Amino acid sequence: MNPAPHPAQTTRPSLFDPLMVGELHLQNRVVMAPLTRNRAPGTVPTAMMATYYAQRADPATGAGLIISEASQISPQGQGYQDTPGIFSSDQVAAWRVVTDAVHQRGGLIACQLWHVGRISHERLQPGGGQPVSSSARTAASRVMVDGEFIACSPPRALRDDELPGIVADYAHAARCAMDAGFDAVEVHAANGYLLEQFLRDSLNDREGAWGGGLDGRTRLLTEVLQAVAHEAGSGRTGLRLSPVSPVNGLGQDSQPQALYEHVLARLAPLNLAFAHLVEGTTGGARDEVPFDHAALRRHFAGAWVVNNGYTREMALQAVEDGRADAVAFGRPFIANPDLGWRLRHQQPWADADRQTFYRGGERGYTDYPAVAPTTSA
Ligand code: 8OZ
Repeated sequence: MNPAPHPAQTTRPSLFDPLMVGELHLQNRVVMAPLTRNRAPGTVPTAMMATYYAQRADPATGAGLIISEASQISPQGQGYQDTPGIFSSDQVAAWRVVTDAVHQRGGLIACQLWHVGRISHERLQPGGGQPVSSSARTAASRVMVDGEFIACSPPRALRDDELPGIVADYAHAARCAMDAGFDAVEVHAANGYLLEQFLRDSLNDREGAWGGGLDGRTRLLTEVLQAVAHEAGSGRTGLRLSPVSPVNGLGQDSQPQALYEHVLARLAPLNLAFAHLVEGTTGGARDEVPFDHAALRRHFAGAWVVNNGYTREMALQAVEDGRADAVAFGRPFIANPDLGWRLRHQQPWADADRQTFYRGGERGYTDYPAVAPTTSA
């Protein structure tokens, strides 16, 4: 008779175990985080992008789930040059080439739905108009236009009667993502973009139904997720939050814990597939502002995906302890297409060249070698 296995061996999950995320069956818990790379000239994805995502898609060597780079839901939602859109038939057809390439490798890919709000420039806006936000206050941040990072333009405050149109744009983009063959969508509600510009009282000083207290400030995000989940299915819908990240000039809410707990409590009836948390400052310090992520998680029943500066050891520990269901890696996936394999086999990570993060061609994009032996896929 075999000895009874140690209970810890049977109950503690590993980063390399499968995971159900809503309706998706991930073969491992390594997620590729969304990464803006500005390689979609005229906002339409290219064949080179299909190669890049396919290189990271095989779950035996890459990610169990890829989240696409942030993709604007409308012309107004664009804030940087050459970021892809997900609202026109040309974009849908081009994204279809990407999702087919990912699926051919046995991978899964979600589309990140993005409206930048005030993080934009008039030169990128339809008709050269002002970017929009919850409030007419200029962001102390920069956006890429004509190959340079330049100051954001002064925004105008959206009128209340424009907000149903923004919700409809998200719904349309979610429909487009499904038509393009994505497996899921992730609503980008992090990093100082439009949805966070409505959430936080550091910026949203509106009176009326879309501002003021917690109900008003969480209304746009709630309506967006209702509409998106209606199109994509709640089992294929997630969201990204960054509760205490101050980036893009947004600063902190006066009560982040109460705000974000209100967000997830209000979204609970939707039974969303996953929540993706940027812990701390995006791309920076993880612990500058205290925040109780465990308390936040108690309001959410779906898969809990964590992100921001995770090392191999931190990721293994987080999943083993049950503090997270999956771990998302961003920058490490740039120079390590086979990051999943390197994590599993404890191989060192290559460093990425910052000069080629945004814009350009294959160099610094599809030319980082894998060290994993090639699989049959
Ligand atoms: C880096 C450069 C431009 C955009 C984010 C979509 O921070 C971004 C982004 C990152 O979420």
